[in-house]
Amino acid sequence: MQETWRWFGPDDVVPLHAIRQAGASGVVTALHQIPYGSLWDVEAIEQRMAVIAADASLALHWSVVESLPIHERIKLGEGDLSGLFDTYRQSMRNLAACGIKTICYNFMPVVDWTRTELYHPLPGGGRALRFNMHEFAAFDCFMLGRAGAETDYSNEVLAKARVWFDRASETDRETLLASIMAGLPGAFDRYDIPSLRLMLDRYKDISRDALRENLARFLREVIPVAEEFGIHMAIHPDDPPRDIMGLPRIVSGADDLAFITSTVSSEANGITFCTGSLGAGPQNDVPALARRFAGHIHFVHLRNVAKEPDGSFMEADHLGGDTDMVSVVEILLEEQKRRRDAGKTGWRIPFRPDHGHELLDDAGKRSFPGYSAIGRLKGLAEIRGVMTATAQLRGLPT
Ligand code: DNO
Repeated sequence: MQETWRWFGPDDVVPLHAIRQAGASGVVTALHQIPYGSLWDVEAIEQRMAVIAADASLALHWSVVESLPIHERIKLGEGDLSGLFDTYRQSMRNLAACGIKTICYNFMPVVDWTRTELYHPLPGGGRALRFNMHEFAAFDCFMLGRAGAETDYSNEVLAKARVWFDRASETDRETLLASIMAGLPGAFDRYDIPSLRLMLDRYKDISRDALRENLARFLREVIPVAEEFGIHMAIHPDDPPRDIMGLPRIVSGADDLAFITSTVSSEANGITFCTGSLGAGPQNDVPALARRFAGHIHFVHLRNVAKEPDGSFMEADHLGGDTDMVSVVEILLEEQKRRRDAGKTGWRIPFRPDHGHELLDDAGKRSFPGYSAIGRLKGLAEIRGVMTATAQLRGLPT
């Protein structure tokens, strides 16, 4: 598989040479400075490519876009969308013209990945991302005060949420809001409580089916262009894979992936197989999903989570946690072999170690939450070990 590494651009405190030292060659990045819904022009794309290629000794190249974001109005199906679709398609063409043909995106309404704790202490001194169901409930029910929110949580979770909220200081509440908003990268103003309420209000009439239809419409609008230019679109699953804050989420499990891949049936219409996002859902058997949707996987995020009965979860070591990573890797290597044997060019699937713990000298570096250097380097090294061993034992190409 092609080893890649997410890099947030020149502001990322983890520099390009760290990617080379970690052993990856593909860079996963986005033009985060460009607001959602605006054009990625060739000049801006080339500028970023030049930065990545500036030190030729690193031998890095921009291999995957993560993400080409979808404007909220497309998710809402609000108003005349022709201009937004035109712009999205033009950004795709521009990327293809520059040779970048794998595009990751998501269809999560309002927020992206969501955690309640960005710095949960680990034994021995590292830190990890966590999702505490009671804190999320406290946010939803008592800070946001969303009507009817209580019905989404068990009595036990609500009781714990109440205790948390009553004890929380103003700073605790601000930290919780900031943690929940931390998943939105890029040129985006983080929501505060009033603006979040307004945004949720815009979604009040959007049912699961309506949101699905809006995604289907998006696919019908962009997949033909992807086909024409040899682009692989790769939708990222919801994280966590469940409805949140009353918002429907439609990329959370097997039925959703089946809907997406069948609604516009095309090789260009694929998925980002994120073991961490899918793995946080008790409904998901991650290796079974990998097997079922293998043919649609264009990009892979490998990480692991340990789930708890109340819906909370913790980001675990890449080979720890609930997902059998060895099985997933084996399935992906088999899929690659199938593609190679079928004579496909570009049969190697790009993957990246997703999220890492903050370890050792990562502390105090102010890297993006989940995107520390050493934590990810450890994850990548472990996964590379599994891949090498599996490939050798099973006679599969890496
Ligand atoms: C989290 C990431 C996501 C992902 C987007 C893709 O760390 O995996 O933020 O980039 O959801 O659109």
